[in-house]
Amino acid sequence: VSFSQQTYASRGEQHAHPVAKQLFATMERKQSNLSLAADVSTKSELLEIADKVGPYICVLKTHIDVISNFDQDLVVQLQALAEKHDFLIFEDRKFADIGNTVKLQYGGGVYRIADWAHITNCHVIPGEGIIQGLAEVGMPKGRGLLLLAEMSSKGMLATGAYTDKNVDMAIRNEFVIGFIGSRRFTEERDLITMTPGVGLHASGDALGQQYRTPEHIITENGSDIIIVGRGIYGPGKDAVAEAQRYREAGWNAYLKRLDQ
Ligand code: S5P
Repeated sequence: VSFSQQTYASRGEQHAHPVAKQLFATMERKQSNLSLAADVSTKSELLEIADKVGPYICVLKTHIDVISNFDQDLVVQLQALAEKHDFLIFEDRKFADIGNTVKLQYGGGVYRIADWAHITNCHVIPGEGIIQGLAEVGMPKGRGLLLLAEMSSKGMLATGAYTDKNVDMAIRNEFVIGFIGSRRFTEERDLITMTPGVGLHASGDALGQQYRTPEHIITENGSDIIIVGRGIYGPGKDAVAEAQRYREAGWNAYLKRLDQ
């Protein structure tokens, strides 16, 4: 049976990777395949939205380098919220350098991402050494990695043979738990797909973002998690009400897939 036809609960039970196991268990407990892309620019805004929307999500996705007043206390508080509301933290760092450099960027610097983010991601443009470098830092800490096999934006170049290479590298490297992309890519190792560019109302933005519906992504394409940002906290929106709406849409799309 294809992984798309199995429940998140049973996939979690069978999974070999600790982060994937924890993620599937969280999704099942909270009945949520929703990740919030919390692209706000201050510490207080990030903590506020994580606390408000936390009950409805399985993953909080951060861009920690856009927080103008970042400090270590932010990370301590984010970890406390992850405990309180039962979600994982995904730092959307999109590493893209040689293995030795990404090791320094992932483990050290101001942000020390590997110390607090359960999940991070990278482009495989530099070749497989980027995965090996990140794994040297992240594996001992029990972290997981996503590869950017595709992107959501107009004219993106991650297609065809490049996407296929991502899939090959993911299968070969046990540190990799899945992909950023629009669909299920493989039946090997139950690699997870998380999909950004999800919106119930808008079709895109002025800078190339393109939106598709949860049903398209989860039911039709077999992806596992929807990533939603401005659809939840955009201007004039009630973030809690929107998070509830996207959670329900994502979960219903998953139930519909299981029924097919
Ligand atoms: O291909 C991608 C990959 C990512 S991780 N397209 C994306 O939009 N993202 C991220 O998803 C992007 O950096 C942003 O944080 C989020 C989408 O935000 P939204 O406000 O458009 O929903």
